[in-house]
Amino acid sequence: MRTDIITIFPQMFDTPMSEAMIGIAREKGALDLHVHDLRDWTHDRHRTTDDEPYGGGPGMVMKPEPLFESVRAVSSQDPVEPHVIFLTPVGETFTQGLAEELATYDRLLFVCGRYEGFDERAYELADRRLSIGDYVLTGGELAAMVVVDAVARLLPGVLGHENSTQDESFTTGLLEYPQYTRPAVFEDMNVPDVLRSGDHGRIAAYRRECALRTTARLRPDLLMNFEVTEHEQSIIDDELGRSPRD
Ligand code: 6GU
Repeated sequence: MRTDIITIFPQMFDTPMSEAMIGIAREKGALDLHVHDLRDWTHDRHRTTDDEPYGGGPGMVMKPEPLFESVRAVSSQDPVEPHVIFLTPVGETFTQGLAEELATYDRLLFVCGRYEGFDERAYELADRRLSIGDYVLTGGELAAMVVVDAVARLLPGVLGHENSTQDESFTTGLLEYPQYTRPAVFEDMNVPDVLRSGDHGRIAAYRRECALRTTARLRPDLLMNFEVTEHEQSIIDDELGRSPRD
């Protein structure tokens, strides 16, 4: 997958997008990442990318001209049309489901916002606007890295085990069950016996119960649209200290 990023802080991407799994994805050629400096498409001495808002108010607004010029120029660097994503807190919330959808595109182009936001007309360039959650960051750069990270690890050949994303949190709809490794006893804390029993049926049932309990306690909202059996509902009720139904 080719991925382009347009930002006024290209250096912010240097280390996070070169280390660990993303670095390996790039070395393998699974991720072809290009970071572009928005100021390359300004024409004044100060390389200005922002201006005061019409109607007044605090902060600065990203000017439309460099955004239009850069998105058009970067798009035409490759014959594949990119899916264009603007990063802004005024966007749809990014989820694992969206990461899976974005991983199916051949090319993504991220535009990072700074200041108080984009001139509204720049959204003409956007296929979608994404936020990474209900809090405000100083800019879209960290958000773009979060999205690239979540998408890149889903690309074929990036993860060691092809199915290592299958059981994980949000893919199943539940938070993930707890994991343990050696030693079996550490500072009086034991690994649950069932995990050392070799009984794969009991292990799967134990993990499912843990996932249901953790999700009920920490993220009850995830259970709203989640189908459970009668037995599983009784586990959830028990975890939440409710008396069993009828
Ligand atoms: Cl994409 N940008 C900014 N500035 N803040 C955010 C965000 C994006 N997503 C969550 N908060």
